[in-house]
Amino acid sequence: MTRPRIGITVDYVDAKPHYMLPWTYAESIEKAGGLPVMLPFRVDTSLIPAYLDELDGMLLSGGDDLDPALYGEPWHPQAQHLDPNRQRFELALLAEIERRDMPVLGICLGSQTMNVSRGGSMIQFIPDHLGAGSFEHRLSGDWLRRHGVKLLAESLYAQALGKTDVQVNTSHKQAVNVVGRGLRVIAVSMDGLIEGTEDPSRRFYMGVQWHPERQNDEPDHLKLFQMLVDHAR
Ligand SMILES: [Mn+2]
Repeated sequence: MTRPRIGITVDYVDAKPHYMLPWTYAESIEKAGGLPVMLPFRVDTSLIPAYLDELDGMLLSGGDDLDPALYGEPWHPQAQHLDPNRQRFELALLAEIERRDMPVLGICLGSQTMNVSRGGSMIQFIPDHLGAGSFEHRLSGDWLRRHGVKLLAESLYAQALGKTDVQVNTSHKQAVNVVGRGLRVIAVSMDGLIEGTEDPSRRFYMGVQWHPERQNDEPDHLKLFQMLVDHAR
């Protein structure tokens, strides 16, 4: 069977002129039956339609923090500023994905870009929001740190899994604050943070705040990539 071609946005190495991508993103797409293809972002945005002509779906990977000027706030002191080149490319890419109604899965930064591009905003620093003694959602060298999320029963993900409880890893300091236009919340952490959204009016437009690519040996997490690949088919 032909493998749907799934583009993957890439990250960069700080202070070096290098692209970077943890290989688990491409591995997850391959395991799910797709053909992973990495996309450079330091190209003119006029090339985006030509790239998407060659692809059937998109995976927006993780990275640093969006410029909060996009939703009218100053930078939080703990922010890691996203390379403006990557931000510019991915916002233009997402606009063209939306124009084509191409299936898209956003992970971490990817899910945040989807929310902010729809006029939503972010909690910039979760520890400030939840307060002292709260659960730590940031990665601290332990990829096995997990917490429960409750899924919306009507969501594509819950329907595909046949259940509404999933254990997810957690490696983020931001979470959705104001939900973007047309999106609905599909996953909420046990301490009340929004951990996933989707646009039910689209073929497949879903973002998650955790990192399923790091747990792609588990059916619950590989399922997200299988859903992307199946919708791209
Ligand atoms: Mn979390």
